[in-house]
Amino acid sequence: MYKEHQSNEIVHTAIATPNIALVKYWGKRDDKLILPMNSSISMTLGEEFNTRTSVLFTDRIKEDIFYINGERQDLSNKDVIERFTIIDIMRRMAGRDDRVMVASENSFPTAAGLASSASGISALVFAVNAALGLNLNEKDMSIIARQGSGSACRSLAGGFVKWEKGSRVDGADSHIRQIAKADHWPDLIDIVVIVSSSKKKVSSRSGMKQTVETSTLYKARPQYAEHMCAEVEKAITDRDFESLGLLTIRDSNNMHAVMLDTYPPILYLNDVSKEIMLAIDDLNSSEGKIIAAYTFDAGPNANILTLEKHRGKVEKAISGIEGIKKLHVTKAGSGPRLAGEGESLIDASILKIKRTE
Ligand code: 2P0
Repeated sequence: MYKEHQSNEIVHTAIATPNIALVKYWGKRDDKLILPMNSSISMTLGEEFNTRTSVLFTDRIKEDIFYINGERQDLSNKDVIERFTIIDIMRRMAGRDDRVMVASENSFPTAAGLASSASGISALVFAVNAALGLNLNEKDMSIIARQGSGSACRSLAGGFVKWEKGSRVDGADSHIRQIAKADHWPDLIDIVVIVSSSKKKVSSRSGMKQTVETSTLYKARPQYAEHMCAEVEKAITDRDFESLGLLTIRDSNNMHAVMLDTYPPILYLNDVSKEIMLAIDDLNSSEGKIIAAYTFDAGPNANILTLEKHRGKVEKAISGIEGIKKLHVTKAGSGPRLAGEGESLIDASILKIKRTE
């Protein structure tokens, strides 16, 4: 039987969202500390897609317990190991050795190229920071999140975020910096185009390692990406959509080019993705300027950036493409937040997860 519920044990719950990279991270200079070859820039998304994570540190359990989407996880599962890397770092910082119960839920399919690890890990870091009373700022939380999964560090802040690659071997300067808050560019929208929700065949982790090891084209990418970061930051600051759109398209294509140049080649885009690319390029040509920009991560789903006033034209341009399953429209979100007791996923009194629909 469990010991009686300790009154000082409180469940802490955080909600965080994925981010979409405008200048991509693809390649590490240190696999263990997760230090990137180049800096990257992303937009943190709104709460349409989110991860909710509740944590409870307690000495009433003998081993750590982790639930994802209502299912108890094997602690040797890769995604769970990533998450315990983080929990262990934070437990050490707080000088604690009690066990933790974690329950996490995604509002979207995992491993579908929609960065569920980014929202999952950032929600976890945010919740554990509160639960252990560490009082870390977003920069310090990003250094921890990065060690679970690189792109996750960018979801620790809202709006537009740069992950500085840093140069130190211990990674202390490889952290995020917010370029602009979520309300900086209110009419900028992101149309998320779901093409497939099945799990990707090549994980980002092993794919980017193969790229660094085998692609000749990749040798030019780190320096190019650094230049792209400077340009993208300026386009965001100036709210210059034509520049941002062109840079976003070019950087996505550059990353997918080095993926194809990897041996064995890595192909995340499918025929539907390619039709979306061509439809957006046609739309921009017929408008005589860039009004929409596609970008693809490690999967076939598209993110199309545009301005609210062009939404109808963009949706029409892709409406005839067979194989598009769903569209979700989102904007820049304000980053992780703590949620109230009503949104908790754990019942502390009986140490069980709460059932959600
Ligand atoms: C990005 N991606 O910048 C790029 C674009 C996918 C394509 O970051 O090994 O899951 O955990 O650091 O962060 C996906 O890689 O890889 C990614 P790890 P991660 O968003």
